[in-house]
Amino acid sequence: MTSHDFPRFPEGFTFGAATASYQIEGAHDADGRGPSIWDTYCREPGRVLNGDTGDVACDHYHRYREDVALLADLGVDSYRFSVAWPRIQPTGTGPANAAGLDFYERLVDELLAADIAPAATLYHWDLPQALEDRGGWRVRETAERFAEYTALVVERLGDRVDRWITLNEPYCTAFVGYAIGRHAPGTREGRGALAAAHHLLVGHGLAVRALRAAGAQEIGITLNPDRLLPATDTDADRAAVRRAETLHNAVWLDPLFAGRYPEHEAETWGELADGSYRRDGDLDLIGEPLDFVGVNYYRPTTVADAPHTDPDPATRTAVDVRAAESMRDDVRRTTMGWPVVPDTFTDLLVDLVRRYPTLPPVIITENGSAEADTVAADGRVHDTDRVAYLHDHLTALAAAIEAGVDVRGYYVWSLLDNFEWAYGYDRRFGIVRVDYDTLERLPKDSYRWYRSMIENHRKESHP
Ligand code: IFM
Repeated sequence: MTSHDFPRFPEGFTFGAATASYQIEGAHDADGRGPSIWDTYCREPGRVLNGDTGDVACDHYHRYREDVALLADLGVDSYRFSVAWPRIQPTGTGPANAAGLDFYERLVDELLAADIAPAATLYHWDLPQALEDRGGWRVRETAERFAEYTALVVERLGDRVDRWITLNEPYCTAFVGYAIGRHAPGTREGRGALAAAHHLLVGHGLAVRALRAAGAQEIGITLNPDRLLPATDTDADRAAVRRAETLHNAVWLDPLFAGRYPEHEAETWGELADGSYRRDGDLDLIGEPLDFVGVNYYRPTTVADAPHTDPDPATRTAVDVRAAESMRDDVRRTTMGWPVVPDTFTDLLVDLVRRYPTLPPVIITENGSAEADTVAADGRVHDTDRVAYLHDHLTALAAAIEAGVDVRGYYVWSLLDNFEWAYGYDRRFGIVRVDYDTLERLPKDSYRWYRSMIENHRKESHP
């Protein structure tokens, strides 16, 4: 691939790389950090592939300087990381644990010294276990605690962090965590999942208010909207797509950007959608104006109707819509089994703006691929499939911008190979390889490709 193949982006476009606390930090009991739901989940037999845990991960907690040096060499404008709530409040309530905040302050200062803008996510799935023990996201109290935690973080870092993301992919927290049970806390309860979805949005709204009150500049939420395609052109499959649309997309996008609860929720959830967890005024809270919406995009989902296999209506829908997914078999897949169809990235973004005309500017907060990387005889990782994936998705993103979508930035997922949740260390998303025995970092060909892309963008913006 030559520099002529690099897609073009508008002047001022931000390039970055992303990670998340539990996936890279390790140091699970250092400096007063309390246990999170992922520490608990990883210790339950059979939950995570190979019994992997985040205890050590990439040991970023101790090696953050080396990782910031990699970011500096990569030439990114910004780095997206997440703050681990249990480092700040080991039991999810009460005063801040100063040592936890100190770590993020060291990281932020290191980034600023390298001229890299920090972008902080406040919740990337590591809920303090003590809060889960009191009901987790099923209860409203967790949303209130989240706002208090947010205030503690912004009070310490607000003078140096401009970009704030309240939640990462609340779909995964609510439905993968509480309905499908493949993420912590690993339960299968439809009603609990719906209450969790609502309380996550309430927590988001309260956190936005806390951030604004502290003078934060740029505030957003990261969603993982799905591009959903019917397996066949039958009424049954189109209805399945509608249910999946509600589950994956409308449950978040409608209250955030259209001032309403999802239109088709009764069709999707039946008697579960009774809204008993909603209060007057919640839509105003959830709809607090945002400066951007973060979009994580990896692959489209093909949906087919499937018989409801779970007799319990409380778990049925979220589980069965998932079961109804049938993957396309005419395209390459990554090691996650995810189909690679880059033009669906363009379609998703164009469609989002069409459906939600008041959508704020978009920032792509994650995109990348897990591949079967190996270290070659020359000591390098020639991850050509990942390079092609990034090239093709960035090209699709440039096409969306060309079509009028206001996209301001792109963060590759991920800077480092890391703990891929239920898949443990088996799936590698990094543009830098991590040797989990020695913790050595080795930039892959995709790292060099991304660096050249950024360099080329700068040259073209400032010839
Ligand atoms: O690793 C995850 C990340 O934590 C959230 N978005 C999807 C990534 C790949 O599965």
